[in-house]
Amino acid sequence: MIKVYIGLGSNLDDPQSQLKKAIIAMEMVPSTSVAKTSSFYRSKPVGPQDQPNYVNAVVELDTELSASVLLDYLQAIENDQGRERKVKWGARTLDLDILLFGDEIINDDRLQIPHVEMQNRGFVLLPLNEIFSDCIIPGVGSVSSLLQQDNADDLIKLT
Ligand code: A4P
Ligand code: MG
Repeated sequence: MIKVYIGLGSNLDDPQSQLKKAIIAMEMVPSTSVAKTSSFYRSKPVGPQDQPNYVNAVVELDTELSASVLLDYLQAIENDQGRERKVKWGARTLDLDILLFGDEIINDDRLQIPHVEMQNRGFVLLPLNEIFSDCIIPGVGSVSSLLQQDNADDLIKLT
């Protein structure tokens, strides 16, 4: 069993419902269970500003799948929930990013783990710190120290 952390984000079509639906869908992934779910947080968009605010959260999964097979399932969930890929960092019904896959470092054509932007994003660090306060990002540092440097002030806790 490997512990995996997934970042969830949505800013279209009732974002809170999109996240709840995605968590239920992740519970249905074979050889995988949802161990922890953070609170949901409202956040201002990073990237293009002409898009709605996001709702973000992080979940902890236990899985026996490989990172690549897990990504296939996560992308199928994104597609089921009407994800369209148009603008980089643009509005989306659902984004599921693999933040951490155990303590593995993966750099191939399809996957970069740890997620390359996670240490720069309060909307990832704050919910991750909530469910995994001792988290060390391999090759980067501790989430709690990154969070102190990071401005997560504009995040509003929803649940
Ligand atoms: N990929 C590589 N590494 C990973 C990984 N660790 N997890 C590849 C998941 N996928 C990974 O992703 C493009 C490709 O990245 C995938 O096919 C996979 O092989 P995508 O989701 O189709 O495209 P994207 O939206 O251009 O990129 P990405 O990385 O999802 O965007 P980001 O960086 O997540 O940014 N502001 C707020 N407040 N909250 C947000 O959640 N999200 C974004 C999206 C921008 N601004 C935001 C938020
Ligand atoms: Mg993504």
